[in-house]
Amino acid sequence: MNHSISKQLFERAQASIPGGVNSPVRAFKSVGGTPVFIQKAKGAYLFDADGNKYIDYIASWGPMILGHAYEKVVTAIQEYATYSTSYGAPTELEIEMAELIKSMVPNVDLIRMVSSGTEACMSAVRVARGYTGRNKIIKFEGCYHGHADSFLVKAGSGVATLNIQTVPGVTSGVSHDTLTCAYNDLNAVEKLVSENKNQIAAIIIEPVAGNMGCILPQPGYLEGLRKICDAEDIVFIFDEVMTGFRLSAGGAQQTLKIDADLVTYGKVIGGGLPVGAFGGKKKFMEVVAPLGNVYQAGTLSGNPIAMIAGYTTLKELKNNPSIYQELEEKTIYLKNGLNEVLKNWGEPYTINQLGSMISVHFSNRPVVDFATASTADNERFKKFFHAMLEKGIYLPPSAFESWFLNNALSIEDIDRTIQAAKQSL
Ligand code: HOZ
Repeated sequence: MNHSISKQLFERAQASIPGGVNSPVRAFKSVGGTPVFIQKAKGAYLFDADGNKYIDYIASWGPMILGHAYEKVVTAIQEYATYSTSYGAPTELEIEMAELIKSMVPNVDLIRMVSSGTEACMSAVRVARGYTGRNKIIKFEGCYHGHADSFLVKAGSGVATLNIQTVPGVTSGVSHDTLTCAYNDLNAVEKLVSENKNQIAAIIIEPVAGNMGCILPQPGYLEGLRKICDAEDIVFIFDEVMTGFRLSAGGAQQTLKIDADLVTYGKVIGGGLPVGAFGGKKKFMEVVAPLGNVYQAGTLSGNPIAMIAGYTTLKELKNNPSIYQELEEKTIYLKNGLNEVLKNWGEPYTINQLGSMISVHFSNRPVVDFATASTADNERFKKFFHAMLEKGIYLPPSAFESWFLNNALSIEDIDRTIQAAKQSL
């Protein structure tokens, strides 16, 4: 494949944008080489500036669950753009969006729209602190909840990809209030809670982790966390930025049958536009201003173009619940195909999958937390990534990210992917 235009664009970008990208993982730092610059996308395919075509397994890191440039979403955006792109005043569409979300997900009495998953998680933690009057939170190693200061401790995604141990600019005071332990280790949480009795405001978790590859909660783990939260009056926050409206219409809460107190959303909820949201049970959410004094605001919160893109996407998912089954079947088909290829290859590997989230780790043991994800063979991943890219398969450029399937993918696309994997090892 020729990448000469992408190379020129990357050179040019670096003169004006830190590292040439507006979000670090895109820079291909951990896999090496030059990021491909995308020009357009349609359905399951991306087209880069050199005219190369790729089968997309990132789906904009989750949002494009229906495929790129989905006609109903594009038409809705076009129509709403003619009315104005922002008012800074309430609209009926925001109520419709909130009502639609409430009709799809459990445990959401009140919901506030924001512009990103980072804002959603940051605000949910503020609510938990405001509600409980406590300062500390527990997060899990390798989980990523956006780039707000409190979360940049032992974080996954780009922080793990770039192997950043301590983030300069995050004060020790903030880090001090973020306690961490390994994902899937209930005993470690019990210990932390008993050592910090009556000081923990919230436990925040990705119910299925997607920022250290895809990692599933072990049976009983989330139930155990729920019990601890109930016993200790800790607010249980599900970060469903990745899993929300992706694992099922009701997200991980519905798929895994666990209740959260507060839930955060991003990605799919905006249909590819910058949208996030935090919501939950009334008793927690009524501390949010102007009902209560926990302040949170945003000029572009509930932006009409973002709302109509998200609303149209969610409505499509709600009206066509078979999409989730189709997505899961396609993902299992991919997993089975990759399994066959990797089995014959003879080197160690693990594939984790739930619904339309999947990742391959070149590891000789089960990948259940950040430690096990980190010991996988990253050199092998790099080679695999580049070999796949050259064959027109666009995977996340880091082993610390989940792959996301979109429903525009056909079985032929997946067969091509499996075939490419066979030639890439
Ligand atoms: N943090 C995102 C995935 N976990 C990556 C966002 C991006 O680079 O676009």
